[in-house]
Amino acid sequence: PVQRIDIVSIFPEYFAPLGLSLVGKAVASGLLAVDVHDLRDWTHDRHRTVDDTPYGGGAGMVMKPEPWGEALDALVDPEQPPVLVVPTPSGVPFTQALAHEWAHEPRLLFACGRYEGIDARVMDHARTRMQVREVSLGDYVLNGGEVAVLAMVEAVVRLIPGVIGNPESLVEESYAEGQDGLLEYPVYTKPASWRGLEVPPVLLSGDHGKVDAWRREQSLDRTRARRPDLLAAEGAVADAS
Ligand code: 6GU
Repeated sequence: PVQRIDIVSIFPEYFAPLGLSLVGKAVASGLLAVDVHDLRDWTHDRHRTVDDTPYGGGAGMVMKPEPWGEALDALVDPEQPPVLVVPTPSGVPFTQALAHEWAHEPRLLFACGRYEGIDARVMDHARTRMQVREVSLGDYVLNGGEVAVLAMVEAVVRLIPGVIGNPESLVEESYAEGQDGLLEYPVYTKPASWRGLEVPPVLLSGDHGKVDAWRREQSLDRTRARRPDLLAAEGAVADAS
């Protein structure tokens, strides 16, 4: 499982929330080390410059290769290289399957780009010594990789054995195995009547077979309405109608 996570960013303050909640507890319990580094620590000029204009022209700025090269030299142990994760809207989609894969890796290093991205030679050079994964959270644009890394770290850390008290809560939810790749059904708690709205009576019936059948139907209805792409996908539920 993951033992250490390094994060390099020009905005290390973005990662204060990692001290809270689930990730903070995993770190406090000694299950995991998370270290956040300021990319500008690997600059040498007075202005601590990390970007420059793009070769070939065009809008925006590109992150210079030298600070990234020095950061990776300093943080990567060649005997135990990490998986280098580079968040970018032009990456492959980040999925629960990737979160599971990474939860088994001893070391992860997240490299947060800003501006129009990182000089591509940084990833090309890194690929000669470690696995590099350029990944995207979805089809929209964030200003930098920081928010994406917060999401990915949380998705990975909650899968580390011992981090979540009740591992059963992991198997039932959306995208987990045992759900046939369907979205989760709606959930209810007390009171049974609230603002004139009733909890579906089947959930109060005590008939577990009926409850399971109802939840399955709700999952299918939701998936058809919200994520029809999941039903078309290979490995999705056979009897989707
Ligand atoms: Cl991973 N990074 C950035 N900068 N924007 C994104 C993204 C990642 N995923 C979606 N938009």
